[in-house]
Amino acid sequence: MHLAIWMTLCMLWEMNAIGVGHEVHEFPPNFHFSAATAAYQVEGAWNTSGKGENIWDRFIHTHPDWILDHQNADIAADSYHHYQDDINALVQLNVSMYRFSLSWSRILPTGDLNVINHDGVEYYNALINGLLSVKIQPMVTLYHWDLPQPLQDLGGWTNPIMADYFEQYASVAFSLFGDRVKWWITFNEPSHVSSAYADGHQFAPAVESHGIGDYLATHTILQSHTRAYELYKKQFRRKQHGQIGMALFSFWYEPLTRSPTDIAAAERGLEFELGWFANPIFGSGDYPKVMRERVDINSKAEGRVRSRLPYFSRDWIKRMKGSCDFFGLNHYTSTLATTGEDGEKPSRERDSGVVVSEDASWPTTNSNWLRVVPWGMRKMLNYIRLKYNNPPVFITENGYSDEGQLNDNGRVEFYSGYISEMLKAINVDGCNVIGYTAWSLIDNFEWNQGYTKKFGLFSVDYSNKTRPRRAKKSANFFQEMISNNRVPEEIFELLRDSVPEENKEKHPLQFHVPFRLWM
Ligand code: GBH
Repeated sequence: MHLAIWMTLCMLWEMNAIGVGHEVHEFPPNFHFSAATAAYQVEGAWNTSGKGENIWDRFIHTHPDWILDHQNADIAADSYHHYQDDINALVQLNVSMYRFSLSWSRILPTGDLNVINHDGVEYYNALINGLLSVKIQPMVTLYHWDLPQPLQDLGGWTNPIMADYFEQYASVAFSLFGDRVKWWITFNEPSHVSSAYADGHQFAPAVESHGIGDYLATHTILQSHTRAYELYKKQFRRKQHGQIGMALFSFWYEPLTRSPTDIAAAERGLEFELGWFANPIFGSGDYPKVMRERVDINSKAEGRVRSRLPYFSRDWIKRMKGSCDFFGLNHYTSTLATTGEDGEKPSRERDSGVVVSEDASWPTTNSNWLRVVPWGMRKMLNYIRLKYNNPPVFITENGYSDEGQLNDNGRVEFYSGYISEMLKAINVDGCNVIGYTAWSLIDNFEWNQGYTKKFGLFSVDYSNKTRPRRAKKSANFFQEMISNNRVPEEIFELLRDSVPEENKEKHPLQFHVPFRLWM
């Protein structure tokens, strides 16, 4: 009781202190609302109109059994032919932005500049112009996991030469589309791009080199990103006035107990996932200290002559630091962390010394990695604020998975909860969040889960040749929320503790004071 009064005072004081001119359940002025897709997951047309083969085409055609329902994305939602239906859906949603990705091999079929595929370029021109004609800003991801196969044949992201290819691809994209595209994402979830050089069979290119290939891939990706960023700054920004970011995925890591070792485990979990990229770009310019220490020690103990975690030169550290105009965040869910040894030998997982688990009371979804933990969003945003000096954050993905029903009450509840927590982070805690993106605009091909997991605000009828889109209940919820510029008061309960009473004993670490993450 006393605590509640004290919290209210704190919040009111803070609201004044940060000077919000609006109510806590309202969005700040000029806030961007967006919905997202990715080329491979929606476009289809995998080998028509001059498109080249990419690593997902290859992966799926050689290992159909590695996809849960043995399906592929050769046609998918056929957005290549039905992009106008996607635009109509966006209009219906009332969003001001659409995040989609370019298929590298649709524009450059060999991955290199020797062939530029006219039809591919025209497809993206039509999509971009269609969006602008209804006042929707494009946010374009350059790389959402679909490397041209000829570049994988050279070793893919473990080969440092990829930084040359990526910079050239980026320069083509900036020159062709940058007059109209003002928001760029270089890489989507680079941690998962790199994991595909560790795990061996989950994701293309399915290279098995845990604890080695993934660290090498990240090293190249960070340099590729920085080179694209520098190129834009030098050659395009003055004329095009755009912004460049990266979309980083992270779980929120909640310590299993209040013990110092569990708190340290949670911090390491965040460093080994988010910090792996965020520290070079938004922090010191280099990999997190704890990563450097642990991987170096392990590598030595394994009898290696070099660390499995590569080193950056002083020059590179300087160049990477600050190489993003905004912090793209893909956040879905949380996990519990404790100290221990887990995973392959060697692997990033084992190097981290973190063992993760789920709280059985967290509501499940149709994806086993994704539980509904709205308060994790608020902690995640506050962690970024505190750790990286409150950068502008654009939430580039957040979403919920079910079987695809139109009456998707679970999704509406998910979004209500997560968006409410985001608003608390903004309006109460002072986090600098500038935009929010729902994953996904439409039901699509969920990678190795095939079509068994649906994330869309709109469903797609995959039995119909024209793939008609249909609004779900969650689409209407979004439309209304955006028109009113607020989360409905009845679902936004400012002082309600979002952790259920029975969990408090077990997880006493939820927010009482928002900006103290673990105490
Ligand atoms: C994002 O990935 C992607 O950007 C998007 O393409 C995708 O459709 C969407 O979210 C929904 O999944 O090793 O426990 O993490 C989310 C990251 C990567 C989460 C693979 C699940 C496998 C299980 N996903 N991960 S785990």
